[in-house]
Amino acid sequence: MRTFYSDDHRLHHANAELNNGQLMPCFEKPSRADMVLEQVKRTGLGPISEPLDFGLAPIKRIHSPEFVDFIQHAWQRWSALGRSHDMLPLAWPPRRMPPRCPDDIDGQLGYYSFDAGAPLTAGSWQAIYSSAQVALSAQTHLCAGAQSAFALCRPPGHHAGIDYMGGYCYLNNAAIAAQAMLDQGTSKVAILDVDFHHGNGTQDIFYQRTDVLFTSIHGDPRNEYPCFAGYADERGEGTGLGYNHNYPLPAGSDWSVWSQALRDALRQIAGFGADYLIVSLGVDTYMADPISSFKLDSPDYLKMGELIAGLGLPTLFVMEGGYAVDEIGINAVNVLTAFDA
Ligand code: SP5
Ligand code: ZN
Repeated sequence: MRTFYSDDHRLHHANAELNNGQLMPCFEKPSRADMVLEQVKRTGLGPISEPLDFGLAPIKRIHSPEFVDFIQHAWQRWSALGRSHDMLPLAWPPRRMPPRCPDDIDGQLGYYSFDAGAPLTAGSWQAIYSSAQVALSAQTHLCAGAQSAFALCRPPGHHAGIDYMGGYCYLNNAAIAAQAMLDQGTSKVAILDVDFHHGNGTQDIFYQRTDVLFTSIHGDPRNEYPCFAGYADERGEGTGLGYNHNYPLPAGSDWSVWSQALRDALRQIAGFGADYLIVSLGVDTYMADPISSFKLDSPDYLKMGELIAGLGLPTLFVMEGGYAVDEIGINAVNVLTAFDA
């Protein structure tokens, strides 16, 4: 399978994130993508390509132009104030406060995010933009007839919604790729999100739609981030009802538990009759992941790839989370090699 990758991801390297009440070094760091790329090379998964540039139009098919404009120019405004540290929001509109967009950069940071987990730095926009182009390039390759493609995206995307960032995510790479497929004449796309965290952004984007089926297997939001989405009773809205399937699982879930949810999700996808599958590939389900609580082991990712391949659908793998940096490459590439086998 061909991998799409850009070195631009390195331009996004923030200093700190909040974890357990403490500011600590970001878990979402450049070495993550380096390790995955290294394993792609080591295993001879296939050729590696630079992304093409599809511009902003396919990004704005998913995200609001105001939001895209905000991320694109945020650092310029921030540094014009003499600030040189990471951009982080500090206030959000809760229940009963009308979500009006303020003028001030600090207010706008809150308005365009849902947590303080998506810092912006000097080089972030270039990395974010290239990450979306990596997804679009892999999508183009797949739609030209390949059976599989790997978008080695960084930063990840599945927590980002139409007009908000959060959870290390800015632009929703998987959603942008899905929409591009539809815009190029595909009628149905299924998304399978196997990241440990619920793909709240992707769910939100397609919640009222029937042309994109969203399925997500993740830590139960009662106990896990993103805390406010991912419940099993979130099944879609309006005509989209029945096109959203969440599989919240308890802490400690291992392959025997996790794979049952996968089998059910795959049944839903098979019944939907998708033309393409997009896998939001997070490997933070790994037992040694520093911020997650599932118990998958490295060989389980081979079984995951094999089961997904059983659908027989042309599949785009989009890199999402995974923070056990030493094993992130082995685990992610295990899914890919088993899919191709
Ligand atoms: C793409 C992706 O994997 N984003 C994950 C963002 C997670 N950010 C918050 C991590 C919080 C860790 N502490 C969880 C304790 C649960 N009670
Ligand atoms: Zn995650």
